[in-house]
Amino acid sequence: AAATAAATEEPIQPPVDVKYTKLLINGNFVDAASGKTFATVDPRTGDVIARVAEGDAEDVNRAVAAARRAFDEGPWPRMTAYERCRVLLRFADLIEQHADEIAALETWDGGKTLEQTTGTEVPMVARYMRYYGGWADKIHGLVVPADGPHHVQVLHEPIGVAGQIIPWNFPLLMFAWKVGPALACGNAVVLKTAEQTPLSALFVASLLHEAGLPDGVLNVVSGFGPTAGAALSSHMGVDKLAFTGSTGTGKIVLELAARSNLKPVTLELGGKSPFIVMDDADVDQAVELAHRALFFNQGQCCCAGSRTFVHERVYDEFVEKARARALQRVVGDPFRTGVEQGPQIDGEQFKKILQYVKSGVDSGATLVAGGDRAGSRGFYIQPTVFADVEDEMKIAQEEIFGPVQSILKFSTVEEVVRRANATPYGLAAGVFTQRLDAANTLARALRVGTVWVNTYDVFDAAVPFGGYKMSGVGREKGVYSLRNYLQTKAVVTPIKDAAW
Ligand code: TXE
Repeated sequence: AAATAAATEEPIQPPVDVKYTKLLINGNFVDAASGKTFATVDPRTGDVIARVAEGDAEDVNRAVAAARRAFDEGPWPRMTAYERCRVLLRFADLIEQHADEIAALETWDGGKTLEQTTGTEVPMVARYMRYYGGWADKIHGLVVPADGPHHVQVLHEPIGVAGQIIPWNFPLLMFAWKVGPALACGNAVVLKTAEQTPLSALFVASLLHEAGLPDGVLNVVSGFGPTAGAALSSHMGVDKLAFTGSTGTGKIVLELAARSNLKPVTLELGGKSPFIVMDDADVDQAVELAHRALFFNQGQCCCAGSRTFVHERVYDEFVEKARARALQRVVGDPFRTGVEQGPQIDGEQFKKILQYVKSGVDSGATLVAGGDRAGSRGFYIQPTVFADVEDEMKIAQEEIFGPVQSILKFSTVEEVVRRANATPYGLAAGVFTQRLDAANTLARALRVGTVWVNTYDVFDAAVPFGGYKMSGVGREKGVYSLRNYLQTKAVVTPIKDAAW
């Protein structure tokens, strides 16, 4: 009831103006070649925030041409690494100076709570940029000992023009994860933002130019997947592609890359991550962590702990407390202090989530909390909890990407390992136990890219992130992310006097 009341209040006027709605090509904000625009919508109400230039294949051509020039002839790859470092550090400072504006824009366009964007996401973007800025002048090659009288150098060069496609669930963080390493390595970029959330990337891109980024090094094309996204994926002038989004679309972009110029592709895709609560758990703490692991960001996280496996000995107590915690969760206007959950991103996701809820009920899972929309407008959904979920149910197999927790019962470590791994995904897992042996066994046995033990959703800049199996290809963040944006060149020269 509290949730419903909060979501029906008058929406708070966002404390920010929309300054940038055009495409960023070669350092200028320009209209789409077609002149077309599309609406970006306030998920609290469904009202239009602004109309944004709609880039398509022609605009991608213009953006790639600008990036090519910037890479092939421009100063960016040729300036000293320290100068590139300083641009990224100045950018981080500017993000902090404009933090309130950026956070408000991100909350408005994406429905995330202002506490989350202000308290976590915007500071993280600055932190990531400093991390990558720090790498810029520490990227160097090797001299390797070869057989015979040869001097062999291995050079690490920027790969060229990077095409990057990002989703709507973390527009700013995905900007940082992708643009940061690409620029630190000296590349040029064409970024395609998600059609639901075009605003924050345009704003921070303007700050990056203020920080000294030369024109054409970063181009931002707002627009749709099958037009702008596909054109970027299949472009012959793009040397590398990075994508975050659904597994289905990941397969499409990989195929487009292969059919065009075989550009290397990194993919960060969907998940169905297990959160495993062992029998020794402090149930109150486990409930709180499992709750956050699933409900964070309205449940719209690739690594959401969306299969809560609970040991049979603590199961009943866990279900009762998880239910109580979900009923307590404060849903409402994400601009309001104290709100924990805002609206889902759009009408399509909203409908899809409610269909999954129906499917859970129809397949015999026990609905213990929520199950319906919250309020009467916008895309708010009640925090929902299912107990008695079985592995073969659709809600235990497919990515719901919403505030729907599914609780499953298990009895042994061997059993939970087998069941946790029995999915095409392998992005992340949570393990909750005080027993070191159980934690170690699970951490080794789970086929996932990240295991969080007694914590969840820790996203340090230096720690690699990515998926096993159909959750992705390659790793982002940390030193691993640099490899995606570097070419490796061997230079072999004879040595006259081999003795030295
Ligand atoms: O994803 P898409 P959607 C999952 C989540 C969600 C589902 C659908 O389960 O419910 O995906 O969301 C661009 N060529 N995730 O439809 O389509 C698109 O414009 C090139 C998980 O939003 O994958 C956007 O920029 N690009 C995920 C980006 O791909 C194309 C985050 C992601 O959109 C394209 C988001 C095409 N043919 C959704 N079609 C995660 N891993 O975190 C679309 N795009």
